[in-house]
Amino acid sequence: MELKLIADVGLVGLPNAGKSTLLSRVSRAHPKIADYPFTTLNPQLGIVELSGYRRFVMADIPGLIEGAHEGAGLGDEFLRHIERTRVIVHIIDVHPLEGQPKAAEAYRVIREELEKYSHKLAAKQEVVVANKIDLSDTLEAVTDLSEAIDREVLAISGVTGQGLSVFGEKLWSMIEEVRKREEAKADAARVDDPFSNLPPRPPFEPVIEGGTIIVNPGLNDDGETAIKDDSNGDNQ
Ligand SMILES: Nc1nc2c(ncn2[C@@H]2O[C@H](COP(=O)(O)OP(=O)(O)O)[C@@H](O)[C@H]2O)c(=O)[nH]1
Ligand SMILES: [Mg+2]
Repeated sequence: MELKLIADVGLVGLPNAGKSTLLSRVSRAHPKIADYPFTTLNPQLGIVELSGYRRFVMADIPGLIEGAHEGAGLGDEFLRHIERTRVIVHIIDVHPLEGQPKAAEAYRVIREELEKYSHKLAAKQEVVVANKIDLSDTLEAVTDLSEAIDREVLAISGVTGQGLSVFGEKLWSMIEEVRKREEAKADAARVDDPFSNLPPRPPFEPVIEGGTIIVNPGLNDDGETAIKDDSNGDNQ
């Protein structure tokens, strides 16, 4: 089943980065959480509520791994879901277990997947988030990641909740920015259409009047008055 306009925010990251944990922390969604990959098989949605009745929809997009654009793992199907989100949150475990990719490497693997899959996807607004900062007394791993990828990185812990209010506000302002851009684009499209201010045309409804079929009782496509087709009127 296709999921339409999935969410304002899509969480991407390698398996185990902490996507499901984060979603369950900031919303009432209850995705499966475990310390092995592929615990979540379907995109999970949650509503995030901020102060002042501000809310947005966050989706956990699971299973994005190396080779996903070619259909490896579960990624291919899920990449399509990310296409419909306004903002991408790229979540990275800055204290990966032995044998798992280091933070900067994890970032590159996912970025490469996004880029190979579609330029449109790769061009989306992205927030880079360093997760699991509770596992160290210092933010050294976060600084290292930020320097290695030359990007601003938000530090959070989905377990303790550190950094989550800054994270929420950041997402809100980015979503608002994208929404405004979408509205401006829709407005521009309306201005370009010279007929945009005309009332909607009546639905096409052939009317039969004494053997004459009035094909369209409104305007025809050239803006002229109704065409009368009386080819059936020969029996009158
Ligand atoms: N210490 C710590 N562990 C975390 C944090 N977030 C997730 N985990 C653990 O990392 C593992 C993978 O988390 P999960 O949310 O399932 O990752 P996902 O595969 O990206 O959805 C689980 O064992 C979580 O308990 C965090 O902020 N701090
Ligand atoms: Mg998960």
